Amino acid sequence: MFSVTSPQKKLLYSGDSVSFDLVSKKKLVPDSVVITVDGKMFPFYKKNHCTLSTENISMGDKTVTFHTFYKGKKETSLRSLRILSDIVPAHLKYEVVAAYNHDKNSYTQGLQYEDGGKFYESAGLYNESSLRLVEVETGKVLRKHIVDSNYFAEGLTIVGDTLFQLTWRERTGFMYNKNTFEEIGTFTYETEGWGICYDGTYLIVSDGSEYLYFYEPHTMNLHHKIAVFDNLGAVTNINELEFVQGFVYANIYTSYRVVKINPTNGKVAADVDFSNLLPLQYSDEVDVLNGIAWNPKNEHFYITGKLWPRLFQVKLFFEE
Ligand SMILES: [Ca+2]
Repeated sequence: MFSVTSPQKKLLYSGDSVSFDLVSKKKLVPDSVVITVDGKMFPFYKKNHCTLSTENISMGDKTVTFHTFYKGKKETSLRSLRILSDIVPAHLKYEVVAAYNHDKNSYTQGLQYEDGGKFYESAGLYNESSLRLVEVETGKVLRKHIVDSNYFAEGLTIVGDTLFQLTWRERTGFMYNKNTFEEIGTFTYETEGWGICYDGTYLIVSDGSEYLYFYEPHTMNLHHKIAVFDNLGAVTNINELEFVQGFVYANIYTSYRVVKINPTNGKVAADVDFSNLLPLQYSDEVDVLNGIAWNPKNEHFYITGKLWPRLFQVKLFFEE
């Protein structure tokens, strides 16, 4: 009875409205049309024209289902849309405040600052994974726990006195007493484990895709997930994470890009290009940038990489 003419453009930006026309050869008017997207319902009545706002629809590739009702009969048809972020990320600049030695044998996967000039660091690779307490100014390893050789350690964060350490493909995480490194438990999850941070309510986990997964720390139940987008598309390869003043900062695997993500909607608010951070003399010996930590006292970040011999304290600022 009715055919849905495609919207003029399939690519939309979050907040845009999109119009659909329901064309009938017999010039019929539907009794009602219910559009569903992501399980949300948008009803329209007695019209051949529907305008849908994307304001409350998450970003990404969306299937729009039309349920058209006319005199007791129902038709269903589908259309697809792609919704990107309406925000063009602000490009932040950085200034190197200090540079420190970093263990060039550490395949850094997680980095978290601890009061008193220390880091907790998670180092990866099979047979080489460890949990470390490191002195910032010297790079000296003050305490080290060797992870079972069958596990490839990944991201690391702190909840209270407990350290949470992910593993890559083992779908198992470890919990430690942060003061003694005594293993106090394990947990499981459904994806690969890459980065992790804690926002005060949820453990936020990345798995190398564009998704961030929000887990309840006491049960490790998945509460929800969000897709991260900028104005150009999905931001994939999300790796090490840091929660800072309401935003999730993430470094992007195999790049020098760090993005600042609004965790309520997945939009990238800003980004930083650290291409020139590591001096050229080291570039032959190292793997990718990975490791981002925040010092709340001086509001500086610490950035390093896998097998990097240096670690940098940086201050971010808006480009003039
Ligand atoms: Ca971190």
